[in-house]
Amino acid sequence: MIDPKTVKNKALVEWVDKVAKLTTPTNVVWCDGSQEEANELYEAMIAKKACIKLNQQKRPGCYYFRSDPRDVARVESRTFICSKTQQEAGPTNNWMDPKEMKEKLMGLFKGCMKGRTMYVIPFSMGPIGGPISQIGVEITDSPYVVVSMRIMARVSPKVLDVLGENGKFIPCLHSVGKPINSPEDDVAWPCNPENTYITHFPETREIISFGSGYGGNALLGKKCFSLRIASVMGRDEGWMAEHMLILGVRDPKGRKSYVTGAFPSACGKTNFAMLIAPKELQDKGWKITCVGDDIAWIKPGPDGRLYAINPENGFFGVAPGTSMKTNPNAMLSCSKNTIFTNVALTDDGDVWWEGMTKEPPAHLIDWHGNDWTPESGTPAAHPNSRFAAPIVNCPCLDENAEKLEGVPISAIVIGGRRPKGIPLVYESFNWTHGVYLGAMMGSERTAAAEGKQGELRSDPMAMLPFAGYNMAHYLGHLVKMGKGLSQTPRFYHVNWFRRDAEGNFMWPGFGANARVLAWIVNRQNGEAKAKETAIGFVPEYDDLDWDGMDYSKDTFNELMSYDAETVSAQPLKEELYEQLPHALKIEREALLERLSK
Ligand code: SAT
Ligand code: MN
Repeated sequence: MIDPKTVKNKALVEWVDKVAKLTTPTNVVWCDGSQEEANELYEAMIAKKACIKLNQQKRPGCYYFRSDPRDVARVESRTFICSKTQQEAGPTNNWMDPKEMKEKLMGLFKGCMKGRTMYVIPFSMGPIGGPISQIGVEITDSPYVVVSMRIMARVSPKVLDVLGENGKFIPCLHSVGKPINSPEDDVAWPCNPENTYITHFPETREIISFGSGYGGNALLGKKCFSLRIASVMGRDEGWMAEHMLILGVRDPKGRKSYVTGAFPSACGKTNFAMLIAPKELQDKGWKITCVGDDIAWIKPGPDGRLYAINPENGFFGVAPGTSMKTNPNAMLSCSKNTIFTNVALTDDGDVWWEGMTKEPPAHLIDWHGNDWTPESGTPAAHPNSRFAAPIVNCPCLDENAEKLEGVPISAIVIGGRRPKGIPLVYESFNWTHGVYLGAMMGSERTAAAEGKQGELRSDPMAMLPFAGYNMAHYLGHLVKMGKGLSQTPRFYHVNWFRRDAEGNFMWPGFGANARVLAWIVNRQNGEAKAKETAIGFVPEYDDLDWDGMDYSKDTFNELMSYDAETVSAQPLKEELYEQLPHALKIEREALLERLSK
C-alpha cells in the first residue's frame, strides 16, 4: 500500500479525489504491487468465494477464478473510440460523441463503487523509466484487476517516482458497475453486462471502462492503453503501437536478429512467440527466444533502425490448446505465480483445459462450477479461458527483453488463418508493399470475435479492434514510418493454416515454422535465395532447411502455390478502401498488373 500523502503528482491526486467523490467507495487504497498486498487481496477474495487457491505443491502462488458466464471476453460491440468526429474514429470503430459518452458514463459511474474499495494502481507499460515506456494509472473497484495488473504490467511505487510532480500519465478508469449495500450483497464475479462500455478518448488520452471485469475490458494497460491510445500517441509522436509478438533468433553464426509478428487472435501467436526450433536446427546453432507475445511498441532509434519493446510484463494467454506438446514454454510460464480464469478445476486442486492432455481427467469442476465428466458433452474450460503468467517465468525469455531502448527489428511477419490460395510464406518487395499485405490481411473467425465462426474476417495488421483512430489513417502512418530508415525490415506474409482438398492441414506448423523463420532471418542477412513472383519473393524447396523433416517437394510446391483471385482479394469495407492512402491503392494496381502477366 502506498501512503497517499506521499504522492506528489497534483493532477493524479486531483483525479483520484474527483473519481472517489463521483463513485463513493467505502475506502480508497493506493496499490504498490507488492506480494504482501496481493496475498491480502487473494485471502479476502478466497473468503468471499471469489477465488480458489490452487494446490500449492503443484501450482505455487497460483489462483483460480470463474467469471460470470456473461462476462467471458472482450466485447467489441461495446468498445468505442470517442474522438471529436466520427471520421477520426473511421469506418471500422464504434464511435460516439465524446461529450455524449462522458455524460452517459458519468451517470453510470455515479455511486457505482458504493460498498466497495477503490484501488489506485500506478503502472508502467515497458520497463520503468525507459525511453519508449509510458505511465498509466488505473482506478478500479475490482481486486481481481489489481492482482492481474501486477502480473501484466509493472506496478510499483517507483512509477510515481518517475512520474514526479508534473509527469503525464494515462488515466484508466474502471468499474465492474455493481454497487452494493453490504458485503453480503456481493457476488463472486460482479459485472454489469447490460451497461458495459469500453471507451477511449483519443484527444484527451483517457480510458473509461464500465461493466466488465474480464481481460482486455478491465486490464486497461493492455489493449485499451497499449494499442488503442498508444496507436494515437505513436501517430502524433512518430512511433508505432502494434498488435505484434517480438521474438529473437540466434543463427548458427551466433548473430542475433529480432522479428515481430502480427496475427489476428487465435492464430497461434503465443505459440509462435515461444517457438522451439526442431532439434536438427538447434544442433546447428539456431535458438529462438521470446520478448513478447502480444504487443510491440516500435520506435526509430538514433541509428535509424526500428527498435521494439514489449510494453507488457506477463502473458495473458488462451489456455485451451496449450500443452507440453504444443507450447511447453507457455506451460512452464504458468507453472507458478499465475492467475487462471475460466479453466476447469481438478479434484486435486490443479487446473485443466481442453487440449492440455490427450485424455481428460475422469472428473472435473467445469468453468461454471459444475461437476464435469468426459461424458458431459460440454467444454470443461471456456474456449476463451486464460492464464495470466509473469513473463519472468518464461524459460525462453530473451536476454534483452528488459532492455530500456528495445531490440532492433529485422523483419515483420504477418498472417492469418487462410485455408485456401495463400502460400506458406512470401516476402514483400519493399516496406509499402508490406503495409499493403498487412492492410489486406484476414483470418477465419474465431471465438474472441463476434460473428459466424469460419467466415473470413478482414483484419488489417491484426489491428481491427485495436486501432484507436481511423484505420485508413493508421495504415497511412505505417506507410510513413518506413521512410528514412537506415535499415528497413521486410514484411513476410505467412500462412500456417492451409488445407488440402480433403480439408486436412497441409503444414504441421509449430516447430516446423522455425524452418520458415530461419529462411526469413537468412534472407535479411543476405544469405538465402528466393524466387521473384508476381506476389513477392518466395523460397524454393531447396531454400528451406529440411533436416529432420520429411516433406516432399511436390507437397511443398502445392503449399507454395497461389491462387490469383485469393491473393488479390480486397476484403476491406468499401468505405475503408476508399479512404486508404494513395500509396496502398497503387500497390494494389501494381499487384493486379503483375498477376495479369
Ligand atoms: O482480453 S484481451 O483483450 O486481453 C485478449 C484478447 O481478447 O485478444
Ligand atoms: Mn492480442
